[in-house]
Amino acid sequence: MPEESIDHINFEDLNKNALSKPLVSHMYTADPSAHVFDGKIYIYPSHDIDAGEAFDDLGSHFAMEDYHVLSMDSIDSDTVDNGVALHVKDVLWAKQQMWAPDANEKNGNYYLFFPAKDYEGVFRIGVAISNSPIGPFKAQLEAIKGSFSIDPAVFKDDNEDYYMYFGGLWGGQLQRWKTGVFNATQPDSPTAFIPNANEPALLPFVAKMSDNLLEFAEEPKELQILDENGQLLKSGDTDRRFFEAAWMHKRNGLYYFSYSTGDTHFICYATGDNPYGPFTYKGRILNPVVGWTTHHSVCDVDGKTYLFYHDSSLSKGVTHLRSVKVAEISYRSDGSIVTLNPY
Ligand code: FUB
Repeated sequence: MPEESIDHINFEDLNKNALSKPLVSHMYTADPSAHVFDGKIYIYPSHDIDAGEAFDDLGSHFAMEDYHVLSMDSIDSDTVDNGVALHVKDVLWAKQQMWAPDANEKNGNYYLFFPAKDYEGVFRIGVAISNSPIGPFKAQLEAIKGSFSIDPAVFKDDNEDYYMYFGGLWGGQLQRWKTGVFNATQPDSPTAFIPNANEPALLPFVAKMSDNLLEFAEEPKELQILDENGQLLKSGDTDRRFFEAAWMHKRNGLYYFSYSTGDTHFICYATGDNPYGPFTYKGRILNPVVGWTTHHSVCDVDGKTYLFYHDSSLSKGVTHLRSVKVAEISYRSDGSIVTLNPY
């Protein structure tokens, strides 16, 4: 798919009508994973740069090299950039493309989970540790054993079990792992090995984490996303099927798995009664933003629920130069989420 035209967009009007403003404007940031640690808000985003790579459907133009942690004392306060928290040159196993990260806390230590391509061009997921939520983080020497694809999100359940959700299509390589072994053929095709339209869609993965949060405690399992009739969503159901940007949150005992539909640009969600699913598709959280990608997190702050998301409005539509934003979301009495319009 070619890069979508933005010639028709009047950015002045769009920004006037925008639901929210970029949290920082001195650099580009994306894929915000937000958490509250010790009463303060921390956002773990990708740090977008223009590395001069041409746009392609493998996402080569997303050539990020490091991570910065953002923090806020409260939801209305200024957002602070805490500087470089981890650079690719300090990760032995990683060569390039530091994509969407997440973080979590356990026993006073902070863990940054991040995907990057190794020296064989395969996306893996790594962990880096710090005694501070803003880093600097020190990476493990190797990626997590058995990890693959992109967009890790690590959810802490009420009983203190931690689960990693991950996966992403096209440039995220999930379709190359169908047999359990990386398929390196047709390297330039983002859509090779994607199931046919009438076949079940590819699914994200979940794995419980080991006690030290450095390994998978089990073989990753597929996370089923079902339609209203209890059938797996189909690959051709591109308005609803999983593409990337996994996130999990829990409310009133119900598990909400949310994700991006990629080429149709929605943030959707599905609910289930346990961390492994199955999950049933319920609807959209966010309509399409300016820019090809959409990616988010959901975080409770002081009794309200917020969607952290990104768009490319500050860069006037440049796909790989995005800015993180935040907006409140609301639930209906049946637990369903009211869809947000970004403009
Ligand atoms: O930021 C690089 C990639 O773009 C992320 O990993 C995807 O979720 C998409 O936002």
